[in-house]
Amino acid sequence: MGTMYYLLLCAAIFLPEASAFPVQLRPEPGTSRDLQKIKAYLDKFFPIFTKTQNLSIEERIKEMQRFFHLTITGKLDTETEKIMTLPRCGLPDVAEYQTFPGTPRWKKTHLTYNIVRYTSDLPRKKVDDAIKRALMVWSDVTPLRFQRVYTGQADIVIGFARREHGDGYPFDGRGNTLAHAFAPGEGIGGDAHFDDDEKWSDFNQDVNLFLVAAHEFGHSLGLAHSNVPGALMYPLYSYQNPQTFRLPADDRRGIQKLYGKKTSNF
Ligand code: TQI
Ligand code: CA
Ligand code: ZN
Ligand code: ZN
Repeated sequence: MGTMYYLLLCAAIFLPEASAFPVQLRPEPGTSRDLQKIKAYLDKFFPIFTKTQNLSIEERIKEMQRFFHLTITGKLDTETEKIMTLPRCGLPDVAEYQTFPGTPRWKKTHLTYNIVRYTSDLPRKKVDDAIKRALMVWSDVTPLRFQRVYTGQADIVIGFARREHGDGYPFDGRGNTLAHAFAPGEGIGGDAHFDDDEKWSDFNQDVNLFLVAAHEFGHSLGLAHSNVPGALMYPLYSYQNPQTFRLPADDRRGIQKLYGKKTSNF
């Protein structure tokens, strides 16, 4: 019942009211031995993917194949099976930040952002402040500069929204997905959306806007998920004091690989 364990664990992390999400105790029908094997593997090494409760096994295999840069088939093929037999420490890309396929990145260092819709959970000033500090996490260690704009086209459009909000990736109510962001590119590229059905906060309790935004902007700038536990881009939300937050070394290496180191303060 490894899956159940993680579901509950994630429920505890993501959902203040875990009871709102009934956990099914029935085994899935038609689970073959091979499927059981890969499920056990995914549960052990990719536990985060079970937090999205209704991901099919195919989708979970695809996530894993993307992660290891395999051919994405969604099936337990020989290539995928081989990866599973390797000791984790023997994997070539273990313990590192990741970029998206094709390594999308901004081809300029001066980026604009626009906050287009606010949440009623926090005063606007606190939202502005959390967003600004979350962007500074990345501009502090790279030549990137972020300038806020109030009208016109911005590279990174930021907003709170509920359910279906126009991009084909509807939010899901309280819990589970908190936010998402798009890899660098034209149009929706770089944009970051926050689920307004969450309870957003600027300190300890509930979902911390600064920490989630810092993670999302990592995606906006071209970082995918890292497999280094403790990294900002590691796919597990863990609360840290935003006041004393320091960007972990793995994330710094990742973003500097894309944009270089900070040159000067001008
Ligand atoms: N949202 C997911 C995330 O930002 C959405 C997502 C999954 C995603 N894969 C992606 C976005 C690849 C861009 C690219 O990871 S979330 C965390 C975690 C989420 C999760 O709401 O589940 C954080 C938001 F897992 F890292 F803690 C923020 Cl910090
Ligand atoms: Ca949600
Ligand atoms: Zn969206
Ligand atoms: Zn993420």
